Amino acid sequence: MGEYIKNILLIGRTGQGKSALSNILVNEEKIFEKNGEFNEIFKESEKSLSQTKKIQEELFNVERNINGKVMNVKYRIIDTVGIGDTSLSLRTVLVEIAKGCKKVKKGINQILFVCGERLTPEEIVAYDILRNILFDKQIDKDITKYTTIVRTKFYNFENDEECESDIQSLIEESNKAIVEVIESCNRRVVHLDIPPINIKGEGKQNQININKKIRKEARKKLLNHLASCQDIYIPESLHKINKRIDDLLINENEKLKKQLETSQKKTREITRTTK
Ligand SMILES: Nc1nc2c(ncn2[C@@H]2O[C@H](COP(=O)(O)OP(=O)(O)OP(=O)(O)O)[C@@H](O)[C@H]2O)c(=O)[nH]1
Ligand SMILES: [Mg+2]
Repeated sequence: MGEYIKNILLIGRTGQGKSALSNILVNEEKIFEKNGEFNEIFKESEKSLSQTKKIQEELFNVERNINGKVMNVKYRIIDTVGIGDTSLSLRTVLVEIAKGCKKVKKGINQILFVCGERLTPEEIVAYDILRNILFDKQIDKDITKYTTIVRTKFYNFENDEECESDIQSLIEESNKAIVEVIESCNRRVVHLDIPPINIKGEGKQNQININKKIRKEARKKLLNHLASCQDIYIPESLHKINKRIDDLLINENEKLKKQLETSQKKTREITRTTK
């Protein structure tokens, strides 16, 4: 039997740190020490331009102490295209994400829904499409049960109280659609800060060293969280999910077109109510 690999799928708005998050996972802990040579396997954007244009996957190992035994846990991280990419339509982005879903047809350990300071209606709509079309939206099969919302750019991520009160305010201040997603993924929200280390210029070394330390702590926190996500989502019927993805990948797929129209209407409504 082949070795089991835990699949992690990343989705989220452009520029919120999906690729940065992928990098802290695939680089070993020692890399984040002072002289470690960081490997930017997933290209991180340096300006406010959307960066990732295609899905990218990498494997990484984590040593974990399970009942006194050191075990090697294998993960696959799948980084996708950002929702709201300025140069791609929502549809193209969805198609790219669907390709990512196809890679995890043997099961998903966790979907990381990466958002920065806020969740936008467009992201929620895209998530809804994944939830409804690509996966089986049934009580026990709802993909939200396997989703973690990751709040990046959260400077107080090491303070539990701050993180908890942020979840509270998210729930109090967000609109209905967002609250529904947060509640249905059981308030699984993880706060992180992954500051850039691809900063160029003289005299930047201090900043880079500080940011490396922060990344190291973020990595620890994220790995701890992943260790607590034991369940694996196995699509009810491989055949069914494959067919849905194929359908989605066919250019003029009526279902997607219709879904997009309804979703866009929904986005407009949400935007109106948030205003
Ligand atoms: N300070 C800080 N910067 C971050 C954080 N997360 C990401 N960044 C920076 O924000 C920029 C964009 O991050 P990326 O990882 O490229 O974002 P992305 O989600 O992959 O974006 P797309 O590929 O366009 O979808 C990079 O310069 C990151 O270093 C964070 O938590 N804190
Ligand atoms: Mg990216």
